Amino acid sequence: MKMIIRWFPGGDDSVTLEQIRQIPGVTGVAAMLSDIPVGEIWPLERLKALQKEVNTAGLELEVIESVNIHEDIKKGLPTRDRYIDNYIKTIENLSKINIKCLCYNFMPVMDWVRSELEFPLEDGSTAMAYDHNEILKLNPASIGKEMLGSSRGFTLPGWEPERLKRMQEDIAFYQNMTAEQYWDNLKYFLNAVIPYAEKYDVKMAIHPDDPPFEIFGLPKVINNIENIRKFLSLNTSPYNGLTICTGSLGADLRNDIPAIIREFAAQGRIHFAHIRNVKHTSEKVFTESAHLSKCGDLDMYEIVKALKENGFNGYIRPDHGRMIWGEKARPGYGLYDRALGAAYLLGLWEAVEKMHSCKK
Ligand code: DNO
Repeated sequence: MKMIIRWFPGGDDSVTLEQIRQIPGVTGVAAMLSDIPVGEIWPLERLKALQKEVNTAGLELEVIESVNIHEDIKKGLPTRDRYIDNYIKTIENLSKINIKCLCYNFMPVMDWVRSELEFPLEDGSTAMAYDHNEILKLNPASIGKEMLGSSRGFTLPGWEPERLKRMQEDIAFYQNMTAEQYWDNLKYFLNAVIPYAEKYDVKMAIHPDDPPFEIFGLPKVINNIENIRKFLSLNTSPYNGLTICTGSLGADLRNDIPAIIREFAAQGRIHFAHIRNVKHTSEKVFTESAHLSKCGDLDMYEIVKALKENGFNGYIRPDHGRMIWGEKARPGYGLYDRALGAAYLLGLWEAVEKMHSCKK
């Protein structure tokens, strides 16, 4: 297992590589080139420069989060083949800088959604929050603008300007698509790309839908154990794998996350884990919380134990943190609370590991 932190290059992060290097036990970062328009090839020279910057700071770059998928692929349009070819060329370039794991998502139109980016918590910190009733009151086309409006000037991953422009039109497109057609488009993508992921030794790790329930009539695919099973059966290569995001799946209280982890880690299909906690006040209404089990609804000990006991040997990153100690950073991606999360998760990992060696 390797503990990493998400970091945004090109001056688009308040957190520096030097700071990340000082978090005990963190050995690398997950990064992306967020200025490359979705659907275009990521240039090798840019990737080499990124790798050099990260390595010079004493950290590894083995994970990319994320290379986003062009909407034409998700829509199943004839133009998808060109974008799929570009995706494959990007995977080839990633392999040339020794990337081992590629996190992506297959969510239509919008990546993750929150109703509030700076929700005040009782302890005086702020966190991102979701209230389904508030979301339904919003005009879907303006959600991105609202979110970017409170992002402190940082880009928000998954909310690229070109996506915002077409939001209305894209949402309308999916109203006439059945869930099965959407699954077919996902299968088409996987069957085209996974043989190259194998060839170039880059493990693909799909991120769950966030939130994992339907909004604005858009199809959902990676949202519960049955659908994850279906996804993995579309292409059974171990290179067709998962990013388990405990907070995304945890937004549906019916998801038993340790059970999901036990099943798919044992099959060697989990390559990356985003670990964070959520605290519900009612169904579909929650705030993100500090990582500790006692701060939210998820049992972090059981989550870490399920990974360790089922042979997980991929990457873990503490996911979204609260904004604490007066930090001003990209929502969810400050230094302090994620560093506390990393230390806590590494502590749990060590405890589970040592308990196992005692039993032997
Ligand atoms: C949000 C992130 C997502 C994630 C993508 C992966 O903070 O968890 O944007 O990176 O869905 O493609």
